[in-house]
Amino acid sequence: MKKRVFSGIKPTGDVHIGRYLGAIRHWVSMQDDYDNIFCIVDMHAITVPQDPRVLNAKIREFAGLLLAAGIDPERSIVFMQSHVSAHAELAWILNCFIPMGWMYRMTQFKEKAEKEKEQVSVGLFDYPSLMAADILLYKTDAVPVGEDQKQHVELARDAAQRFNNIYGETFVLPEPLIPDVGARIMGLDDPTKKMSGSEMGAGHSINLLDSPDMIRSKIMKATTDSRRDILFDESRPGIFNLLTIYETITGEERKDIEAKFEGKGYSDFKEALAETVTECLRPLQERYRELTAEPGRIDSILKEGAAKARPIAEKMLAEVKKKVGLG
Ligand code: ATP
Ligand code: LTN
Repeated sequence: MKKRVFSGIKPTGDVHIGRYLGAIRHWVSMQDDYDNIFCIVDMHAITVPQDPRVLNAKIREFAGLLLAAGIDPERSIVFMQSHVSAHAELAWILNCFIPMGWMYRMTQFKEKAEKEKEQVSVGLFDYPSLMAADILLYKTDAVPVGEDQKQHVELARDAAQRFNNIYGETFVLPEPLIPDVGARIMGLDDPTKKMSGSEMGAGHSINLLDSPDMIRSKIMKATTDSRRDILFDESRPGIFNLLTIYETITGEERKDIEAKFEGKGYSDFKEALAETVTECLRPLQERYRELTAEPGRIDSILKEGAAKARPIAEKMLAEVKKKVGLG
């Protein structure tokens, strides 16, 4: 029996290379080794205000990009969170077991609440409970995510453990799977901040559907420092981030990359990086164009995915309800 992997992506903003290098690429490469479920978490998206038409289009775009990146619906379940109502139901039940104190410690909530100010919704605060439900419904062993999501996966594990202590073995305890390189790609405009789908600045992120000209222009303008040498030095976040992107895509050793660019300037390196990113994204963009040329293809894959996910989720939910004494 293969171990189960579950992961999710929030359909807001653009699919940027942080999301790709930190998560999606690994989901693609581990498909044969695990039993995989990937979810477009549209109910997480509405924890902050969304334009309904944009959200609806983004859900399809994100699903299309996962498929274009190499997620194979024959080997992996791909579906939308709102299509399987067990997610919301289990989130409610977990709400009644997760102490407020655990939620207050979530750093992502603190950061996002700071940005939203008076508009902070109860849903944003409760985000980790819905994420725990996503993971626990499928008896997930491993959750491949970027560094920023580690704390949420740990909360899901703690919630599972607490429930199991009260009601006996019910949930599998999930482990976060964080890549060694590329787990935290930073913004090109500000390399001290995580590259994020919620940042809107034009030069902030490289997106999977960017044209070669856009990619080049964003990389050439990326914030660096006034030094010249091209070294993996964490105290120089701009060049360190660009080198990390290069390392993550090429898979080359750090010392070999430093040797390759020894004596060269930042603009030579940036040109090489733009070329590397463009070549990495080219086949994905072609597949995306093919997929979207077939009307209804993405919707039918999402529908089939939900039909496969639903019975698994409903079985778990029924077990939980019985243990708690509901129904
Ligand atoms: P936001 O920044 O708006 O909260 P997000 O980009 O973190 O959103 P998702 O799109 O749901 O949220 O993230 C999908 C996956 O990509 C997650 O596993 C997340 O950890 C990973 N990821 C997102 N941004 C980065 C990044 N800059 N570097 C590495 N991994 C990332
Ligand atoms: N919070 C995650 C998205 C997410 C997720 C999940 C990831 C929602 N549910 C379950 C892994 C497993 C984020 O990346 N922002």
